[in-house]
Amino acid sequence: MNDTTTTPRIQLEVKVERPKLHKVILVNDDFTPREFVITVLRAEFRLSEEQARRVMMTAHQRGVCVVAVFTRDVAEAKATNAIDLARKQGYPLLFTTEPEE
Ligand code: TYC
Repeated sequence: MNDTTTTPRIQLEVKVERPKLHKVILVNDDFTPREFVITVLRAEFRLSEEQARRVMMTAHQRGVCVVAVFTRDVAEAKATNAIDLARKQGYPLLFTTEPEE
């Protein structure tokens, strides 16, 4: 190589995107007992008694409450498990998931 030779350099840019988080939302209904909602929130989402009661009361009063956020697969699995627990007891309790903005 002489003085005028240029060596091309390729710069690789690696873009890593954080996976979008998804909210699990508790939906109010008129039939599921309050204590059962708390039991499900504690069992499936590992909320403390106090957190679970607060989330349940917020859904009860406002119609919905965000329980927690997870990656999409985890949010959907937890919502499905929580609904299954309720259906086994014959309750219409509902959880939905939606992506965070
Ligand atoms: N509204 C129910 C009742 O009065 C309790 C309840 C709270 C049910 C929150 C669902 O997401 C819910 N028994």
